[in-house]
Amino acid sequence: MIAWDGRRVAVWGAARSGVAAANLLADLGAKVILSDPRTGLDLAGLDPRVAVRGGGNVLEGATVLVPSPGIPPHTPALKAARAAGVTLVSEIELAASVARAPIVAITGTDGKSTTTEMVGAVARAAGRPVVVAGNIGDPLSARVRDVGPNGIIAAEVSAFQLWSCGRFVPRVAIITNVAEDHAEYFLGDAAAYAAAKARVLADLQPGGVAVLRADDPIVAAFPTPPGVRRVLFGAERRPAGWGVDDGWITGDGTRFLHADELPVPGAHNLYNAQAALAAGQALGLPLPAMLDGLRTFRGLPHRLQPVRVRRGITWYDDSKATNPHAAAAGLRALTAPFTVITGGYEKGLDLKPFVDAVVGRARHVVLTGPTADRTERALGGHVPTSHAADMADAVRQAAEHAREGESVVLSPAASSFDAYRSYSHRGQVFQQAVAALPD
Ligand code: UMA
Repeated sequence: MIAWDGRRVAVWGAARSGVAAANLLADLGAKVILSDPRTGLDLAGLDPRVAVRGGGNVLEGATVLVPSPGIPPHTPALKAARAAGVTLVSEIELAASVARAPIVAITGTDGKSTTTEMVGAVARAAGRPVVVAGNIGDPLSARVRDVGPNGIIAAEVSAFQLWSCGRFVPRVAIITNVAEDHAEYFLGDAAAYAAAKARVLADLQPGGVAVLRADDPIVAAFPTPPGVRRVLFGAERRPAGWGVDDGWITGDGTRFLHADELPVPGAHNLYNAQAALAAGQALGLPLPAMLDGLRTFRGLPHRLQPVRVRRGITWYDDSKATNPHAAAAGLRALTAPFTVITGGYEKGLDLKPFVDAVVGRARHVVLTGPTADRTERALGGHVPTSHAADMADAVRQAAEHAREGESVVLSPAASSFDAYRSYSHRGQVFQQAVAALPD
């Protein structure tokens, strides 16, 4: 790893990730210049040793650059810096280099946040000090030093954080799946997106463990370094590794936990739970404690979160479903028929997974946001649809169509940036609109 003491380091992007990286670098003795195209930056919590520049990204002589994940690889200034020989260090790479506890790094298009929380839950249930951080919320750099060698760090890592890694060494790496997403960020280059995901495996050391989704052909084909154990998980019954047998999660063929014991619904959560168990086992955690951790797992806000039962209709918030694959996984966990509120920021993704989960199962689809017309065309008249002006209107329309004993789900299949600050903001607006419906 780079010797930071006295080194000039540029950090680009003065939001959560950049501020946390800058603070950690300052602690390590680096001379840090944190810059951002924005002006009037709100830098609460920034170490006073960090120099700040607004109005543009600058190097000012730095030969090492920590880019924020929100800065795509094709950004001209970033490309110019690389061409000039500047070394990129990802924020998660920087954080991992000072970790004293083993890191379980979790990535994948879908399910990575839930799996990350499940890894945290099984480790906590096993009595270990735990940090859950990364893409899921707190930057890894801000939390990585909160646990010692007896602890466990569950780090959700995104493709946005992985592509710029020079050397990122987790003890265990989990890949949940690779589906189409983030076409804009990677300029439609699906191979670059998949390569970023595969990057989580590249620096595993001998004795490290790769936990891979067996029934995802892209993931199963990812190479691992020599001496790294590959543990597979997924939908099928398998004699070695983790699988499903008649509703039971199995490990090496033995039944351990029934789907009914897992408080979060859906086949996808059985896979997430398997991955968490595999990671815990790789770290030597006792299985009975881990199973208890899963039995009491509460799930996460905005992931198929039940928010209200009104007039016999259950309302779910799945705002976290920011792409058609994730939306389909949530919809498949629900009993049909249901009414869907969908739509959001247009990322140009293939809607087929969403359409397949809706046609023949949905009573009605309420369309919102920039993806509305394309979604309507993709549904091809096989499901009744209507257009809503905003979330409150969508909720009112859904309430009219749903019948007693059924459910309504916010399942955007798209990002939230058309009208909201984040998927959680979108989910909150939905929940407020549902709460405002008269009893
Ligand atoms: N900026 C530059 N130069 C540019 C462009 C932008 O300096 O050329 C600046 C912006 O003005 C802004 C900053 O860079 O100030 C952007 O930072 P950021 O978008 O990386 O935001 P952070 O608050 O640091 O959040 C990041 C992750 N953001 C993204 O990946 C886009 C958060 O993931 C993560 O939770 C956080 O670090 C802590 O680790 C969010 C996300 O959307 C939730 N992730 C994607 C996803 O889950 O799909 C991958």
